[in-house]
Amino acid sequence: MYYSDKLGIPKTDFSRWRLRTSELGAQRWEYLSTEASQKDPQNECTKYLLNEIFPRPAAPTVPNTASQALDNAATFFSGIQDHKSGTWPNQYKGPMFMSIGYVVASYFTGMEIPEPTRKEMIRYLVNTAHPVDGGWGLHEKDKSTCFGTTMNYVVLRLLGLSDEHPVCVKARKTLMRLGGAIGCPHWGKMWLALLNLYKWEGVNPAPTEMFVLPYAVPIHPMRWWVHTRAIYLAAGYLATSKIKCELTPLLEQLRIEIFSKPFDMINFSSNRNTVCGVDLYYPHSTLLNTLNWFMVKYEKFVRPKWLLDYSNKKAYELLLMEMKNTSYLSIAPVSGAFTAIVLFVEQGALGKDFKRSYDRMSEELFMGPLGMTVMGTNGSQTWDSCFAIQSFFISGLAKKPKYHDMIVRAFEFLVRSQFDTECIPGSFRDKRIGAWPFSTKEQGYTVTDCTSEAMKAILIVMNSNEFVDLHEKFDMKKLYDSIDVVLGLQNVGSFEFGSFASYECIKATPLLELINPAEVFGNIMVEYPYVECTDSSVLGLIYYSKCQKYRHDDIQLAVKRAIEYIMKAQNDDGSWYGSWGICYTYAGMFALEALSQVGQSYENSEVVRKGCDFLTAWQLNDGGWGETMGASETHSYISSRSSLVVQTSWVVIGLLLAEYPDQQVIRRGLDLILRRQQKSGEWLYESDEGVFNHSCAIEYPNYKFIFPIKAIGLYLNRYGDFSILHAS
Ligand code: LAN
Repeated sequence: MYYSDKLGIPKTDFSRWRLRTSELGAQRWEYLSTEASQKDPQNECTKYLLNEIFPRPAAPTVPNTASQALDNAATFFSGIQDHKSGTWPNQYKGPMFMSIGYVVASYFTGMEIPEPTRKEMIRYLVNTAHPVDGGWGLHEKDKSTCFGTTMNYVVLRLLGLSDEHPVCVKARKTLMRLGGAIGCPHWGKMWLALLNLYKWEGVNPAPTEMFVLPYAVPIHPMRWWVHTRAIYLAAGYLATSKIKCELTPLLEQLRIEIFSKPFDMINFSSNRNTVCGVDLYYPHSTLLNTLNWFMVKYEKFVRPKWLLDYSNKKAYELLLMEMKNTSYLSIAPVSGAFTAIVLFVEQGALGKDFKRSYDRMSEELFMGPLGMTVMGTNGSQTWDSCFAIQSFFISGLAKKPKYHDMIVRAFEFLVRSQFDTECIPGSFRDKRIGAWPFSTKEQGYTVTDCTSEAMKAILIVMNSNEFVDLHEKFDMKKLYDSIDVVLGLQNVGSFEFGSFASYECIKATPLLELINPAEVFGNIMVEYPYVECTDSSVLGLIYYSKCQKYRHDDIQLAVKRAIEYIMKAQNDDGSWYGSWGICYTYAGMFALEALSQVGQSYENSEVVRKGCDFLTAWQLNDGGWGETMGASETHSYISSRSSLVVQTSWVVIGLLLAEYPDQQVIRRGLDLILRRQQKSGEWLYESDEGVFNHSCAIEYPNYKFIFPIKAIGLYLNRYGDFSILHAS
């Protein structure tokens, strides 16, 4: 066994876990009995995910050349594809505020968490506690914060770990140092209030009345960013109804453990705005504080009961629609857990909507070597499959018969995952037929760049001679809808003209950030223009217009505007800020790729030259590149001490596509990638690759395959093969 039992925390038998997937990419972990387990061997994908292939066998050939190294990587990566879905399941983890939702929803509704899940969730938290102070942060590698520590302490206790266990004792000490649970940010206070561990009068209001305003009001919540509105729709219902669970002996005990003062002596209403200093990333504006003050008075003295009932009824109807539009998954785990509680309150334990939504929550739980946790979403299936296909084609691997089936499976997954139904009318959702999501079709949300990248991946396969057998499996007319969706997503406002956002086009002013109540995240209220999303959109549109005629002129115009936006978005030093990957390196690669598609290269474009020079200036002594999460938080490049394979690949890809003239610079980067390759052909996890809302890191475990494969492939295309030396 790879990870030993730590501090006497029991570990389940890894050989009994199975990852069950569906053709639509749903992922569920199942724990079999010993007998059943013997009859049903674990597949390679599951074994890899649990680190059960240990020690790893070496690849069949020791690579003498870069092309052999590439082939070994491809063989390894294709070996861990899940055959049923055609995807690469992975523990898409990092955020430390997801599991609380599943655990509170279970506790609140009296649903029993299966024993193996319970044990492994405990183990994950024990394994990720801060090595020095024993707390937890916003994400797995963060400093300890009040939010992270309170939430995960409560999770551990509800899962059954004793308050006297050394892990709890240590975490409690840190929590007290951070001032106790009173300093939790808004969402933390809401989870605690639901558990009756905090008084609702100490939680800032989240009025559902906003949802009954006419949509024409420019700040209507259905114009907000899709995640924020989904969370506040459900949380608003619970907060305005002041829903809380019954006090149990365990909760009474917790009331004593998490505060620095006796519970009854705490003046909750005077702590509405108390947020621990370590947690505070986005302080309240004076406007928000004033509005909250008025809302509190309104709730206490003015709000008529009929209006409250009316707006909560509206919120409930919208939530039901959201659940139907997302096959009961909800857009992501935070809103999903709040919504499951609303459905329970409305329908009871036997309610069919409640039961479905609770059941679907297990698709967000994912098992890994460190234990089990709730992921950032129900997976990254579509996104990874797009890149897997693209990187196998660009590097020439797709021509090799041994990867044929892998590509067929991924292609068929993408074909199955395209939306073919619209959302329920009245649910304030845009047209989605023809688009693609980030995770699964069932999750139901269009993502701009996922749609473009999927469109491109499908077209690459449809255009290739090696896959003629697949040509009849996809009707090219289905891409008309995709094109319509993508073109409709381009922003037209003067400030963000030509850009693309994440899920929808920008529907409200960024001034709404003045009422951002979350305290721990920036830029969550509305959609923003994102340079990476714009780059991907350009890539999809250009690729499409090179081989298809539909809306040709509209596409040209859209591309022209998008490119203008990308050029405008460049900072004076030549960099682009990346919002979804860390950080300038990620955005730099995407921007240089998009610019290369319109013929801009190092030689002929000032923008490209500055972009490349920015990146090359950060090359480390070991030949590679590495950027830390701090860059995303502080908006300035922060180099890691030693290079990281994924980020080195991003830079190598960007420089190659930009036709950067100095081969040596690129070669040193490539050598680093090759040096870090394991004998098995794989690369190992080094550091988190992704980020969101400026402050939360998240892992993309498939990036360490997709991008090195693409980098090596592009290098070989430009400079040809070369021999590599072995250390031993
Ligand atoms: C993601 C993951 C994928 C990501 C890309 C496709 C990479 C990006 O280009 C567009 C935005 C998107 C789809 C994205 C948006 C925000 C998500 C869903 C996440 C980072 C994964 C988790 C996160 C979600 C918001 C977590 C819930 C927390 C909140 C602060 C609301």
